[in-house]
Amino acid sequence: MIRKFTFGTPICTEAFVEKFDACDVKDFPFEHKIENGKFVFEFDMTDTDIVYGLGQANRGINKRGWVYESFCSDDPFHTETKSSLYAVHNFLMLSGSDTFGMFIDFPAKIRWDIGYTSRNKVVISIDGLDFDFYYMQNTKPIEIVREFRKAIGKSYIPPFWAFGYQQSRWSYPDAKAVDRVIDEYAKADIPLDCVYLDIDYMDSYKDFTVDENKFPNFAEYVKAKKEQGIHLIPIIDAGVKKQDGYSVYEEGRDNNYFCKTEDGNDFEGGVWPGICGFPDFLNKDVREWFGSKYKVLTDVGIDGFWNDMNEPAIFYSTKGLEKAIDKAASLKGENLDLSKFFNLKDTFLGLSNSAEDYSSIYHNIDGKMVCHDRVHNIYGANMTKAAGEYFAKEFGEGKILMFSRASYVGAHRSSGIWFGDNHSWWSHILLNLKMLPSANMCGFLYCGADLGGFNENATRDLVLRFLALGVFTPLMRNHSALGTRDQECFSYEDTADFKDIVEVRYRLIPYLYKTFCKASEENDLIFRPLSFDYPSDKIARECETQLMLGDECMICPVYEQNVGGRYVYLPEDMTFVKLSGTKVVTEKMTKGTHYIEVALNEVPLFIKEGKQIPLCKPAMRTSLLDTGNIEYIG
Ligand code: MIG
Repeated sequence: MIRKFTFGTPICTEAFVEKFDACDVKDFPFEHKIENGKFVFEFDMTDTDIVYGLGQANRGINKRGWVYESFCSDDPFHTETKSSLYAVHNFLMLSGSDTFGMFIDFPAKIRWDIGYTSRNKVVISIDGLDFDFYYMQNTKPIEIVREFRKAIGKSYIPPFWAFGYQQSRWSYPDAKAVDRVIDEYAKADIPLDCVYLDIDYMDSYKDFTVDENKFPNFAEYVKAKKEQGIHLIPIIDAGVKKQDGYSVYEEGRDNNYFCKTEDGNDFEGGVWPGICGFPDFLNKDVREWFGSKYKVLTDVGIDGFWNDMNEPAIFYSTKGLEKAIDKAASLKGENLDLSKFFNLKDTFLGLSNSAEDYSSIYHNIDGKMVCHDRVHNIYGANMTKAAGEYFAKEFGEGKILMFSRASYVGAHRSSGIWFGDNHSWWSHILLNLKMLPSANMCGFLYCGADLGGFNENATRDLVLRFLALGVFTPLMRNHSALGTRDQECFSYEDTADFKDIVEVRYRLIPYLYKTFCKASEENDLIFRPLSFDYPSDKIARECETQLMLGDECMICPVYEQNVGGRYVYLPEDMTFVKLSGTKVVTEKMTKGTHYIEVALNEVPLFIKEGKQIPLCKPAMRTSLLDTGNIEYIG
């Protein structure tokens, strides 16, 4: 049962679709106090309790032993000691001595101290007094998840082709570069369904424009690619370039559709195109307006998008930059001592995503001026809802691929997410794995990380191992940052190994798609921690390197360099399956720990006793898959 408690006058986030009558706050289930305008509550854990949740967040599946902060952040360094990433998913669940879940519907900061200050204590501090609190009690974590997911509404299902392999990079700047990617994949005989257009396809980084010099006759080009079975997926950024004559900017300015400062002027911040207006996605007229702008691109045949920079990321504000430049000018010619120099340096380093700038932004919510600080965590989610809702209305559900960088619960009904700017680090294979069940708990089923890693240079073996996990993630996209080593499958020697991995994905698509749709229909998880299925198995309860997939499988990627395999724990007898291209090798294994050998061109998988999964023949495109021609393995 879900019990709702309402404190103060919460801002409506639209996280829930089911309505609940509020209970008496006197029955709030936790010890709590109000301290400096914050609502603080706590509960105890025993040594063996597990804490799940927080969706797309740092660290383990078990969130214990760290402090997290709900604050959508554009931070490309996902190191262990970070507390915030791009998304905010305020769902938490305790399992063990007691089993309960909670969702805090509050779009400003929340601090989650989960055994950080005191080993066996959870202290949650909400940065305000207006919020809805949902409390869910059940004996099993999976039942809590299902109840929560039912209440927040059905998860987005993308088009079938979005389960194909996707290639991205910042950027393929023009048609020639895109064609080369498609040709090279064809030459290497590796399947491919999508190629991404990062910011350089636009005219001067202006949303909903295409640079004619780089993509002459864009409509024809999109059509020609479609005929080759390739979908082009352009990026859309939150900031709209300030430029007279640019219609999107002028419409936004003239209709007061941009975020304001306290004095009623448009807030101005710099991003890729220079100074931008930031659409006020908290306002429903603005959402409708911005959503309908995607039409410029759907009209020419585009059927997929990724929304970026919507935390929102702001390199600098006009005001902040002015102040910094004045400061630098005032110091000109001075002999700077240490503190003056570092102060100057910090002034410039602190320009991006500054707390001061965020505090100076105002939204118009139903005619009321609301400071950005109070709604920061739903800005990006509302940008994506603007698009998703337009697509659903215009084309019907599931016709357009849409995923976002920033998100909040509720956006899962109209889009997926990707996990942002990870690194080409071995540790990020596991970070990717650990986020999957947590994101699923919060409704985000269509998700995945930048395979091969976004920042820095990737080695061949890293990309192969990353892809071997990506074979199972609904979004299977290889993406890499500007200035990094080429990371496409054809960029490394012996492309046959890459072909073997990507083909396995295509063979599994009928199974993965069915598992995905079922999870959406039944409010279920695609990926579960082993502890959900084997709650009294001590080893399974602590496992953070393997996941259950659907009702049939367990996955266990290799995540270290220079190893020919890994140890894997089987909580029951299973069949070990090695997939590579069209090759399938199976071996029965008994409950317990085993060392499995896995070559770079192999995808390891375990199938539970008595279960089978379907495999089709590989194909170069999802549209060419013969899903009627199936063999079963297990
Ligand atoms: O500040 O558009 O996460 O995927 O390639 C970088 C350029 C802006 C961040 C996205 C990344 C994308 C990049 N963007």
